[in-house]
Amino acid sequence: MKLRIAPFFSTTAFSAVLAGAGLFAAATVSAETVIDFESSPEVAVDINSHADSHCEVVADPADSGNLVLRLSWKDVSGSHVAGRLSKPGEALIRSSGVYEITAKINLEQCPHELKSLGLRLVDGGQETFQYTAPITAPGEPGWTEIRWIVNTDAPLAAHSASWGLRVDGVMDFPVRFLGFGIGNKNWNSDGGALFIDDISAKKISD
Ligand SMILES: [Ca+2]
Ligand SMILES: [Ca+2]
Repeated sequence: MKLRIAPFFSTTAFSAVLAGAGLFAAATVSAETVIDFESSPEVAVDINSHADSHCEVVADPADSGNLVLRLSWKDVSGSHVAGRLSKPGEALIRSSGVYEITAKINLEQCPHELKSLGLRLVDGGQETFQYTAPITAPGEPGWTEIRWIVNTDAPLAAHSASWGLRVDGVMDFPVRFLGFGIGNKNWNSDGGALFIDDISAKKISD
């Protein structure tokens, strides 16, 4: 995991510019957390996940020097598959607003029956929030991007749910990346795998 400051400046150059202008504190505020799996964090299959599902940190199939999350399953019927960090990751959201959360996703081994992917976040009170986004191009080669929108002031909008501890429907900060869940009732699959990397959140409005 690493901190990324801004897309158009190297961290060092950007910090130097801001320090020179007496604005270094602003750089700290705009720092963006990217969950990139390079520290090889411990991961696990959810307790309720289908028995033949797996969650691992593996090498990127296109770049052996890059570590990514792999979620895979075999012969799933009427169940779901979910994997997660054993310990919640760094904070993605620290204050209220509307955020766009993006991740790189590789769908080469993703079967056509998979229609959506649920992003799981955990808030400061240990309430887990899940946001579901459509999978539009299963089987597509290479890496693409998937995105979810989270409004912290109305965190249970359409295509979302929450559970866990202290479930109050209120998003308590900080909010951390937890994992992914796929499938639901009546989901059937002969198997497949997803590769995921570089999860980050960007505030798009107050
Ligand atoms: Ca990575
Ligand atoms: Ca809460």
